[in-house]
Amino acid sequence: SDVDAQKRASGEAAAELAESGMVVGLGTGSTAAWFVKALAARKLDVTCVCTSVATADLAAGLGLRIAELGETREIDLTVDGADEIGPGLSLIKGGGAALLREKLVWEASKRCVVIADAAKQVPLLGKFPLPIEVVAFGHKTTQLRLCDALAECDIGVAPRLRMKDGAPVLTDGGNVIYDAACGRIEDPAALAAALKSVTGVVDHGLFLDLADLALVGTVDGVIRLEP
Ligand code: DER
Repeated sequence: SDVDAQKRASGEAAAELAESGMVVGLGTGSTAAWFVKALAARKLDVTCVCTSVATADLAAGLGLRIAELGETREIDLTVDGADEIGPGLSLIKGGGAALLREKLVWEASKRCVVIADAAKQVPLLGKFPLPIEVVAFGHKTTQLRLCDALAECDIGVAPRLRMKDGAPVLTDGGNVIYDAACGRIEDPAALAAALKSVTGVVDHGLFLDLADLALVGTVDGVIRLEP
C-alpha cells in the first residue's frame, strides 16, 4: 500500500544516518521495523538499544548487537515512529504501547529522528487518542483523577482503558494504557504537566522538544522536517 511504501521509504532513509561505531536506539512499531531491517542490511558495527521486547526480538533475529539502556555510552542516534507529528515536531506516540521505554531511550539520545508516512503530519495534535501509561494498581481510581486533570486543561473527555482480546493491554513494564480522545490539544506542555502530576501516571505519549528531525514519506519521496 502507499502508506506502507511511505513508511518503508522513511525507515530506509533514516538507516542512511547510521555509521559504524554508533550506539543506535531502535524505535517500536511498523515504521520503526522498516528502519531496523534497513539498518541490519547495512551490516554496520553498531550496538543497539531497544524500546520494546518486540523490537529486541526483531533486531536479534536480524543479527544486530543489543545492549540494555544504561549499559552503553550515550546513544548517538535514535530512530522511531510516531502517531502524530504536530507543530515544532511535537509528537503523539504510544500507539504501540511502548511510550515509556521509548521516552527513556529518546531522552538518553544525542539525536532523535522521527520516521513516518505522510498521514502522520497534522496541523494540531489531538486527533489521535493520547496514550497515558498508568500503574495497574488501582488504575480505575487513577482514571478518575485523570478526568479531573484533563478537565483542568479544558479537555472534557474520559480516558478509556486500552483492551485487547477482552483484557487490559499490558506494557513491557506491566502497566496499563488509557487513551484520551482529546480531539484538539491547544497547549501540549500544559497537558503534559497536568498528566504527570497525577499519582499513578507513569508517563504519556506527548513527546515535546525531543525530535531533532523528521523524515516523512510522501507520494513525492521522503521530505525532511526540522523543529
Ligand atoms: O507506539 C509508538 O510510539 C509507535 O512509534 C507508533 O506511534 C507508530 O507506529 P507505526 O509506525 O506502526 O504507525
